[in-house]
Amino acid sequence: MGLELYSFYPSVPCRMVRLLLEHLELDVDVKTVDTLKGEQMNPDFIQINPQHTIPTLIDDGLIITESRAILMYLANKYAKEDENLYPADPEKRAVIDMRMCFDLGTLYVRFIDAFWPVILQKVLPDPVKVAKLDEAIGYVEAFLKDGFVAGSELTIADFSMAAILSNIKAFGHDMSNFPEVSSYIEKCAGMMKGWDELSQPGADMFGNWYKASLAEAEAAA
Ligand SMILES: N[C@@H](CCC(=O)N[C@@H](CS)C(=O)NCC(=O)O)C(=O)O
Repeated sequence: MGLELYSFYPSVPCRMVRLLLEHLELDVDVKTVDTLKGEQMNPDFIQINPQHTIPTLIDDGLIITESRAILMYLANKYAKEDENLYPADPEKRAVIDMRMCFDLGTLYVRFIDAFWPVILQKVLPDPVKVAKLDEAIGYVEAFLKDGFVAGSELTIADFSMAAILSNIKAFGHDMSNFPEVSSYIEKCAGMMKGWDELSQPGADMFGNWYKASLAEAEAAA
């Protein structure tokens, strides 16, 4: 049995996994779980992942949830040809792990905190939360001094970071203070196979949803 991925195209964590699968040229059976329709609550899916989150990967019976853990597993198991993606060297790996903990625990959280209320409640963005998001994007600007977020080579940390940053950009967020981040998004879009098919449509869908919600909030204000 090959790889199976439960996924939905606008989801940021799903997109980072799909981009890495594509980069590694792995065949995967993608099963759509449309969270907008609540399909993650289907009993069959809950049986597989009681936490009912996507992405969920199954590899030969092994079920793996949590997008960054999936990226680490895929690189550990399948990136033999490209040792730079997730090097075994503890010092190099520590920088990659640091960046992935940052994107999971800080950048992604601040992105959701700043923009989700606009989508869900049709309220204007809270400027304090937007400032916290900008602070986090500013940290990424500094991480990029050697070209990628964990140094001078493409690593799995770039798959998660680029997926989030491209979504922030798709929301129409002002990126003019972050020139390194802006060109990094373009660089990743050019380097990561399948970006235009597997990532950008989801970022655009999510971005258009945000922009329509913002317009609604502005009209009501
Ligand atoms: N920390 C998890 C978060 C995954 C997550 O929250 N995914 C959303 C879609 S973007 C989801 O599955 N939502 C449905 C639910 O939680 O019921 C990861 O990175 O994999």
